[in-house]
Amino acid sequence: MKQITFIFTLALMAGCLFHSTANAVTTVDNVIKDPTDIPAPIKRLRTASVTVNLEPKEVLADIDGSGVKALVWTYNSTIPGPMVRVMEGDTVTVNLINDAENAKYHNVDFHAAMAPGGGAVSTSAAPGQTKTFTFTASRQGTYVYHCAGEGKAWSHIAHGMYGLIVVEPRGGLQKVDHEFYIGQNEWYHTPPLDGSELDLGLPAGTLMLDESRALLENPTFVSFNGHKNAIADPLLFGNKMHATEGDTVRFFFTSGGPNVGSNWHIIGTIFDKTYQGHFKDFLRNQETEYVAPGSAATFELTAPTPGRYLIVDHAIYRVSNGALGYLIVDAKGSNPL
Ligand SMILES: [Cu+2]
Repeated sequence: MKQITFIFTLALMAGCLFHSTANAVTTVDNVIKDPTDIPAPIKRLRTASVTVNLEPKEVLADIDGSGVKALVWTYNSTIPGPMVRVMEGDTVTVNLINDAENAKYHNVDFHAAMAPGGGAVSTSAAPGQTKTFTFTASRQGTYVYHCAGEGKAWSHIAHGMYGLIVVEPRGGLQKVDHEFYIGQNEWYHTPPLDGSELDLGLPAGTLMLDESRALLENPTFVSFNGHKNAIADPLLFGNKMHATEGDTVRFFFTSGGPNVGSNWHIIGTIFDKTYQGHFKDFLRNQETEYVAPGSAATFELTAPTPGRYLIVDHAIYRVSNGALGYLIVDAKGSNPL
């Protein structure tokens, strides 16, 4: 009997140790996505096989500049996750590599894929598992991808798990001088009042997803590229997006949500073209264009008179709450960087 008790105690201890390891959450400074971190444009005429590695990672990161860390879930440690770039007709193989230190199942739903769950069914992976899903990118356009782990897409998106895939036409999109990548999502993270962060072994006051607040669609703040000031603060990426007067500029933009779309606008400009579906179907001279939560769009403009241009969600109170960035247009012949 003593021996059985001893073995049981050992098993319990091992369980606790394993539990502790499974919930070791890495702390990072932030999860900001560099808006210039974009794959090279498509130039080929023939279809190809493209491999995409998505690595869910649960981390503690600063998302609002307060210095208080939040529990967020990412693809490849940034929000939004990496931009994926393929050509219409390509075969896309997605490896969903769920980090062994994560606590949750994760997966990916590609809106560019037409398959059960957009791939979420085949890629659902436990911590430490890798799952693979292959689809044909049969329809050109700009699409969101997001996590639907545990059957709770709402919770996984609200933790930050989304990104963008562009499916370009044969030969690629028309060449432009600059391309940028921006993802908008809103946050419902607050310090829990019930001590639930302590139950998870996280520091007291860690900002955690407040599900009741998310249900009420009452965000604490909005962010571009994973942080309240990511593309507004010059010490982060607020001085990163430059173009010279007359340059052609393209933005790949996605609204992660989970609940709120973006009324995307760059103050002082008019878009040459905006695309929400097929690249042959665009609107000209749009000022503000709505990008629904769980979707993506492509915007093109010609850089106007030199100056600093405000990138906003024109549901305008959101600007004071984080939906702000800068495009800087430089004079010809200047050397701004
Ligand atoms: Cu997930």
